[in-house]
Amino acid sequence: ASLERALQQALAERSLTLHYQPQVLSSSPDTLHGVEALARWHHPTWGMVPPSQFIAIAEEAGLIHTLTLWLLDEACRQLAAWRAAGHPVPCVAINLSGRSFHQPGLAQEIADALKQHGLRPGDVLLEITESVMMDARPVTLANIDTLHRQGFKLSLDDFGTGYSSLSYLHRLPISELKLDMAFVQDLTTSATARALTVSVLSIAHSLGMVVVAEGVETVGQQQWLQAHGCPVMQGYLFGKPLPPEDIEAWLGARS
Ligand code: G
Ligand code: G
Ligand code: MN
Ligand code: NA
Repeated sequence: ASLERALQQALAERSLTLHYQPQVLSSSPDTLHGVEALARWHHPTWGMVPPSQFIAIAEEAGLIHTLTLWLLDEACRQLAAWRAAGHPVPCVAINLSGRSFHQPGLAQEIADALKQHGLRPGDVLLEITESVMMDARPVTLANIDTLHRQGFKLSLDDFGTGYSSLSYLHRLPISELKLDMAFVQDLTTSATARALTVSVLSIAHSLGMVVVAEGVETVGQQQWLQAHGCPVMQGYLFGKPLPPEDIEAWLGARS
């Protein structure tokens, strides 16, 4: 309960921050495909509270919608600021909690946030997990449908784990799959991980979806993914989640 109050205060004070992790083109790892926004909360006495923890608390406390809209606004503001300063950031990926999709106004609120910062739907990628689909209520499906019709792109996060299934690819307007790092990290040691990754790449290719390999840490993983046609990579090999000014430095070091 005290964590809940602290989170409420952090939201009110806007003391949460976003870090951004580079997502790079396999064909040109110095070129950004986009950045993923990842929430960070540095509490004055508790220190860093991991997002897995405070997102879950926000969901239980009914604060997730407020949190999501704040994060969205902040990410849009940052993207517009980067571009105004001449930094070529193509898009920003935002993680959306399944609970946010229970809000009937979500699609409109997302559209409004972008408009406020002079951005277009193609400037953000909305990352969802199977939690969005697990309780596929009409309101969730209506939000997804509205977002799709407005030109927003959906990315299926953590693909290959949990309950993510092929039926979502069939039923939902998904444009991107994020191959879970559990597969990526086993690529060089496990023939099964390689076979599954080849299959995911093939399905995505046939369906016209982009694949982002997550958690790429070694040159061996990078080379394997490159050789097998994975178009986008994300991981410590290219950059950790960084504060906004370090993204500018990242770009500066590569131009
Ligand atoms: O950044 P990494 O350190 O630890 O993130 C841990 C988990 O928290 C990831 O699964 C990530 O998707 C989730 N996460 C990070 N930021 C956000 C956010 O802004 N919203 C939601 N819903 N999840 C987030
Ligand atoms: O949203 P998602 O669940 O995909 O969150 C990405 C998580 O993965 C974040 O916690 C981020 O800090 C973490 N991450 C990103 N790149 C790497 C990596 O190369 N190795 C490891 N171990 N974790 C990573
Ligand atoms: Mn993600
Ligand atoms: Na993931």
